[in-house]
Amino acid sequence: MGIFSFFSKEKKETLDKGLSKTKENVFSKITRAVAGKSKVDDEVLDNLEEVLITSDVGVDTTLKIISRIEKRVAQDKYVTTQELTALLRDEIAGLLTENNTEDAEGFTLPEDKTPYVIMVVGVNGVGKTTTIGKLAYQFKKVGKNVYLGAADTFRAAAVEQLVIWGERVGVPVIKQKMGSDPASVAFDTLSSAKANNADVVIIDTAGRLHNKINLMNELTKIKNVMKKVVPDAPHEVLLVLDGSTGQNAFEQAKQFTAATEVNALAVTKLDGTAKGGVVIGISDHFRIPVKYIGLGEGIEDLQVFRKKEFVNSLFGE
Ligand SMILES: Nc1nc2c(ncn2[C@@H]2O[C@H](COP(=O)(O)OP(=O)(O)OP(=O)(O)O)[C@@H](O)[C@H]2O)c(=O)[nH]1
Ligand SMILES: [Mg+2]
Repeated sequence: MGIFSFFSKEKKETLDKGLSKTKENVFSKITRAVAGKSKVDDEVLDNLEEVLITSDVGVDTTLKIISRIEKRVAQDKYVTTQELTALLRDEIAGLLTENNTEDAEGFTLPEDKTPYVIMVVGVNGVGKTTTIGKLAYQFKKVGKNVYLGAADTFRAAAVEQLVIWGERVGVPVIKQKMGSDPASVAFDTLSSAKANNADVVIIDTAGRLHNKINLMNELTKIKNVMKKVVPDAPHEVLLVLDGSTGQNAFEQAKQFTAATEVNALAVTKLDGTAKGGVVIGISDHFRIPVKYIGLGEGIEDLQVFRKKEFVNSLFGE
């Protein structure tokens, strides 16, 4: 691990603050679940199951966690309710790290793919454009040459919003007028990026079209056109999910991943919601890694998802 991979105090503060509502929610529920009990028994475990399910962790993942805790309790015989949160933290961290991919070290890009092309997808309002702005900022900060493509041509405001982010971060935004062909915007963006030796290209897409079939067809068309410029593009199809919608985010991930190829996830708006537990369910359920989490509207409020730090922040170290 290099010195820069260190999880800084500022980042930890942003994470803790962002997850504070979820944390309060989970803790108050756990407190109620163990009220009047000194020992973790079947009743406590039943209550705990309910706590996790109502905290948006999802049924399947909750059952896995409970069964792990049952095993621990059977092994250790007497587990006090005071030890319960530490136990939860360990078992959840264990579950997530066991059956999943390695966390990314930071905002890094593979060196053998230039330009590295990221296509950002997701339904409307989940935070695609904001996430693109924050990502562009992070890549720019480490000296990368970043290009943005405004392929959400469905609304005029969408193009403008990306242009504003481009100005804020200081990176070029390739655009056409509203209503123009998104695939053509993607083509232009990749062509410019390639001609200017860009390191990374991030393409914004529309979240809303007349219907779902249209949307999926359009995403496929954008992908195919990209390949004419960069044959193995897009390298990353990043699906953005709004974490504050809890189980809806989970459902969206299911539907989107079934309809189109997605190889990375971002879960946004974890600040200001008590539904952050959904990240645990999403991270456990999908073979696709949660790469980024959104913890606020500010330019610095996007973090690389690190399972251990996330669970530590939620349940305390
Ligand atoms: N609190 C908070 N707000 C966020 C976060 N990410 C995005 N938002 C806000 O969510 C709203 C929608 O974000 P956009 O980036 O416009 O979402 P979008 O997916 O591009 O939306 P469309 O272009 O309409 O499909 C904006 O007000 C953002 O500031 C986050 O992590 N936390
Ligand atoms: Mg947008």
